Amino acid sequence: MVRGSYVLFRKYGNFIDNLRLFTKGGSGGMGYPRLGGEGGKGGDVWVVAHNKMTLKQLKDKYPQKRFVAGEGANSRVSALKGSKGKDCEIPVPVGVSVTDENGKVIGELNKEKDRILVAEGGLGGKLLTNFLPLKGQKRVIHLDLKLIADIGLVGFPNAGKSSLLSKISHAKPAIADYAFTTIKPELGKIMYSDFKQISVADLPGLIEGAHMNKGMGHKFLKHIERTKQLLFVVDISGFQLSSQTHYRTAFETIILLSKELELYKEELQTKPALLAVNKMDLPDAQDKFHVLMNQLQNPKEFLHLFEKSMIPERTVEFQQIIPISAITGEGIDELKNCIRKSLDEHANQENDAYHKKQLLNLHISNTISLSEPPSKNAVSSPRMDIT
Ligand SMILES: Nc1nc2c(ncn2[C@@H]2O[C@H](COP(=O)(O)OP(=O)(O)OP(=O)(O)O)[C@@H](O)[C@H]2O)c(=O)[nH]1
Ligand SMILES: [Mg+2]
Repeated sequence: MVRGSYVLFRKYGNFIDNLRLFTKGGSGGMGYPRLGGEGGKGGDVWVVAHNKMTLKQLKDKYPQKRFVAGEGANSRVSALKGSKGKDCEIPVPVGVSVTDENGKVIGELNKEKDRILVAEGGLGGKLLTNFLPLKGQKRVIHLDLKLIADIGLVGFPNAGKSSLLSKISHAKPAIADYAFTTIKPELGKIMYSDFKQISVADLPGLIEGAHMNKGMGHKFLKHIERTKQLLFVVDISGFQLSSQTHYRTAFETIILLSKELELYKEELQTKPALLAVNKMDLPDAQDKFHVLMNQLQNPKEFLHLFEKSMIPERTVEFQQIIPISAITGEGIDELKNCIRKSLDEHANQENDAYHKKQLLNLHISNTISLSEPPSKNAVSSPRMDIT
């Protein structure tokens, strides 16, 4: 089924993951030469993270995309020191990274209330400036949103990613029997009985050539960069986009997905990954599942079936493979448990690694302080680095 491009446009128009803005710090206030008065400093422009904000809301609220802070007050007889100009705050969603015109990263906002100074106000007039005020800094900035979620769903179109999300969370993503139903990332939360929550990002389906912008393209692959783990979702009966394109078995879709991730960014392949084999309610699913497991256990034996350019350097190694049906609910509880276990284990490993590093730093700093007594001029003991 082919949908009208206008529908795509209309729906796609609701989601923006990058935005270019003009920002300018306020000018300083005039100094008062005769009385030595100082003008106030111009206000600064800040980017501030808010949980409920979206880039679409920001664009709708400020269509001219200009953010200019207030001017510093002039020095007067009644107030020789002029007050500072009003700061300007740009509300952005959590997960935004801010870069300048040259692509240099100014900073990242990863949690609520994080703030970054993007354009500083000019100094007020004072003796140093001959009592003339300075202009504020002008800066064009780019906001680039990458979703932050614990788990990112990766799969060919139609594999049942959105169906799975709707089964494990309260999210209500669009579900339909044609490719590219999901056209913008969607977040859901798995709630566990002990109130633990795990966030899951449902993404548009990937097809071979996604790294070259085929299908919904790599535009969305960037959203997997910040998820802690990946959950591959494959249709046990395979995938075929149209009668003009190859039919791909479940095994082939897994290899092709690995390759797409590798071509986009190799680090993506090092993320811990789970595999949900979906649509196990379909006839012949069991037989196909046995074939798939055999292929996954000895992937090298089957790689000759692929064109050379399609063979990934390394095949993703799954922590767990879970057969499920997003329709009947088969395997869903087990999948939820596996997701939780996998995240907990990696959090523990990271904790252990952090403590080991701290111990090592402590050891090094002790060794330094024992072997090198502080010099006469030393003002403090060696610093202990705990990062
Ligand atoms: N029989 C069966 N059908 C399923 C199952 N899960 C999903 N489907 C169907 O598969 C089709 C695609 O489901 P979606 O959840 O939209 O797939 P998706 O992976 O999100 O697809 P895109 O958004 O296009 O990438 C729908 O018709 C679903 O009803 C399942 O476990 N069994
Ligand atoms: Mg979908």
